[in-house]
Amino acid sequence: MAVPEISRRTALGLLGAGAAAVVVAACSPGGGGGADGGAASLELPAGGAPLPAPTELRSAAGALDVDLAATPVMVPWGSGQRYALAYAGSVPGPTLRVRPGDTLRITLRNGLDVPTNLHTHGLHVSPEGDADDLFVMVDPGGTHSYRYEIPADHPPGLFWYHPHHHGEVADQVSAGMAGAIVVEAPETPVGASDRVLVISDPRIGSDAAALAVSTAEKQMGREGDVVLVNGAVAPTISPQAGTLERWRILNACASRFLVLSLSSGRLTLAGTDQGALDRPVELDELRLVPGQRAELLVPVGTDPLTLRAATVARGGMGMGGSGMGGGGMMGGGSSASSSAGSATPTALLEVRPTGTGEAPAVVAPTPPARPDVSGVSATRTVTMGAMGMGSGQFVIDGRSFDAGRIDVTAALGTVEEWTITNVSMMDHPFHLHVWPFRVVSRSDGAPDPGWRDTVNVPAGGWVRLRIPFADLAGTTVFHCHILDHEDLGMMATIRVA
Ligand SMILES: [Cu+2]
Repeated sequence: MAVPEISRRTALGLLGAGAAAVVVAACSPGGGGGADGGAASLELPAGGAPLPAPTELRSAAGALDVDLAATPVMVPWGSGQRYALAYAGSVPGPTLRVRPGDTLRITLRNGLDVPTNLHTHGLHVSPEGDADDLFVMVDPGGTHSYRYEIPADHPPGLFWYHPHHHGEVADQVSAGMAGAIVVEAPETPVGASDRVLVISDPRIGSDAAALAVSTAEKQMGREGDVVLVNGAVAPTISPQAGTLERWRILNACASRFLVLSLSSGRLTLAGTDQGALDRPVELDELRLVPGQRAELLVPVGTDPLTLRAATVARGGMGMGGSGMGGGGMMGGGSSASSSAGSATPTALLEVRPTGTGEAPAVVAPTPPARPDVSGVSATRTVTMGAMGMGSGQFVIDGRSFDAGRIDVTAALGTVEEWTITNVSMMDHPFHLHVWPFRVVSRSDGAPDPGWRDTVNVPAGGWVRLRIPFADLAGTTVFHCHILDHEDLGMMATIRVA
């Protein structure tokens, strides 16, 4: 079965994780530099260390209380340390495990020197009150108490939290502020493991200067120096042979599109952004754009496996010179400043089975009940981007974000069909807060199974969605999930009442 979020060997850029140490110049990432110098060069650690698992915080008696301080930190990096912005001192932040019907309370403490706030990406929770209200701003030194009531019929799956203060989002997320939220199923767990893999691509440096990016890099969408899994370079897991691995994967990169593949040649996709598919699908490759999640089932035999990733071209600004910024990755030679890179994917995660045992059959998770979207009350067209170049193209329906303006009003209790068109020369991943959607057709004709909250809209193409606004009134946003584009104004408001 062909699935659209998949490309066949169209990858361009490459990540060079693994292998021998390579010197990383923090101020010369792919895309032509432009960052201010000053950060010391740091060595890329060798891969192969055990996969780090973020701290897990689990709800009990229907509630989870989390204290989340956002601060600059130095995190381990090989034999040294690198600069990051973190939740609870770790990159990624702690994994929050909750169940449908739970109350999740998060106290956010802003230890940064700029404003921040919190968004629970993909959760179907209220956009108002003290819940997922991204118009909240927490000043430096300030605190905000969030409270999310997770509906009893919420689909199980992988969701995530990250800052969403307009203008600061790409800086903060790319520097490390992201963590997983797992809504667990009431059923017996599928597989012998339940691993959360948070993929990020930070800039590497010894101080805040490492985070600086040029205007051109923002317009292209910044890409970092190296692609990491749970903060580590090409880490290793050692499952028992004969067991089924369940991987929940998040692309938490600010801009980078990933094309995932397994060395065995086949991927079993069991879930998308909003949890389990009706049935798993077999794929050669899986494209995961920023903000998207995927659930993979991996039967483990005695043979080693490698999860690989390639970086994919996202179109360009149409300007000479830098072109596909950030395509090059460090490692694998001197590709740091290259815009092309090789087509060979690079290791993200190594699987080294222990013991003996045949690769087991796949056991699919139970798909949740989904809303009925057969009847459409209203249709709408949303246009992402504009012709031409420069900052003027980071618009939705021709307008730059204004928090004081309501751009779209939808009626509570209805289903709308939206056609998201992209008239620009770059791909833009569309993300709608609060209300998940089903993709019903696409300009490329490919099927797109499952429920999503984030979908790539290719340059010059369109994607058609059905969105049930069945419940949860309030005002929130939809935007491009290339976070620099969002910060540049590619965001609009929606009021559901
Ligand atoms: Cu965009």
